[in-house]
Amino acid sequence: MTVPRTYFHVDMDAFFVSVEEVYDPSLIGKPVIVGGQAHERGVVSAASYAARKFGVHSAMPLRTAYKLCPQAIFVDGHPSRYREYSEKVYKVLSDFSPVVEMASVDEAYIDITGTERLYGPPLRAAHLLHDRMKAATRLNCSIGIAASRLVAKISSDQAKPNGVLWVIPGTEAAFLAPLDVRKVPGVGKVTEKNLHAAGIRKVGDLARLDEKLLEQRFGKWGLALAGKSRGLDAGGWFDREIGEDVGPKSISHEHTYNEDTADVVQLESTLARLSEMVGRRLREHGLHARTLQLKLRYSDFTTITRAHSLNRATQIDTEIFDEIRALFHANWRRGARPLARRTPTRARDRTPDPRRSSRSCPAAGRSWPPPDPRTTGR
Ligand code: DCP
Ligand code: MG
Repeated sequence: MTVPRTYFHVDMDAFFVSVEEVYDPSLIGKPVIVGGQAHERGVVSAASYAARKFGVHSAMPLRTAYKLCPQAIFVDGHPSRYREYSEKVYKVLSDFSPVVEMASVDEAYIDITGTERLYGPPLRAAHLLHDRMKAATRLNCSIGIAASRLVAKISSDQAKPNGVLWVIPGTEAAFLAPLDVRKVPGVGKVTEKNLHAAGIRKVGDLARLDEKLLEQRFGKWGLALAGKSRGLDAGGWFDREIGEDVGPKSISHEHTYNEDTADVVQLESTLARLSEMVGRRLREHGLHARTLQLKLRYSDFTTITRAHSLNRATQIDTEIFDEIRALFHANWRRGARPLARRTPTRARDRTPDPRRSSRSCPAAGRSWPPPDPRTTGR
């Protein structure tokens, strides 16, 4: 019999905004939008809770955010600050439990099974961690506690802002039933639309359906969805244990121009710089990539992604750049004007560096998110 487990999902509140508030406390409590200036191209990375009241949210164009909330304070993003604070968050968590997995820059799962003697019951443990996080980082977080990571993640979201929520084992179905299907990790806009079209709006509607039906309609993913609707760790990342297969799946960098450009020299030099950044990240992680991908966005927002797999994995900037440049020339719409406003490069299918095989992933125990294109603007 497997031992019942207790997981925390810890997610920092309005992360980028909160970090900016540490540097400039005058921002506290105000509508703040991180990601760029109001008139710039690009999107909102993070919005303070005060700005969210006006409908502003992450991934929204900055100009739309300005229309909704002209009084907001617009702040440029500082990726190095967020990385620094992400490290601090990781430190607090790893001092608390040996089983920690960062799932993105500001969220992590930790397994606290068997820590009762040290920290007391789960709720007490979570409050202790909550206090430690605040003391060490000056940042607020929210913590979900549950017997599965999936329910822990959903409950940390329900606990926001600055809260702790424990879904006591056995009460998962009642907790999940009234929530919108969109609350289930992995259900994005498209799946939500498909589910709505089938009359499924709440997680409870999903849980009532026959698994077979979901499988027929949505394939393997449908089966995972059925499991998720019952609060089980199912599908994709949730199929494995915390800490398994650590390390990034892909590494990418991107750039959005403030002005459209069709200047090949400028575009190529951006690609060269992005290729170097990707190469550097691969080397930092001791990884090699086999598949290289170019993403190109035009001024009319049409976006193409083109990938090519090498015979041999690489971490060398010039090899990455040669491949990316070839993909670029083979695919860009030369006549389109104005052109190319974004030229991200991405490396995936990473493999450990054979020279570092003794520690194939230098960040063992953590899984880095694909380098957040969000931090570089979209
Ligand atoms: N982020 C981004 N672009 C997005 C979503 C997020 O750049 N589309 C960045 C900014 C966020 C950080 O990632 O601060 C963490 O994302 P979250 O989804 O956890 O959002 P927040 O931490 O900002 O707010 P919340 O309190 O809802 O967690
Ligand atoms: Mg967050």
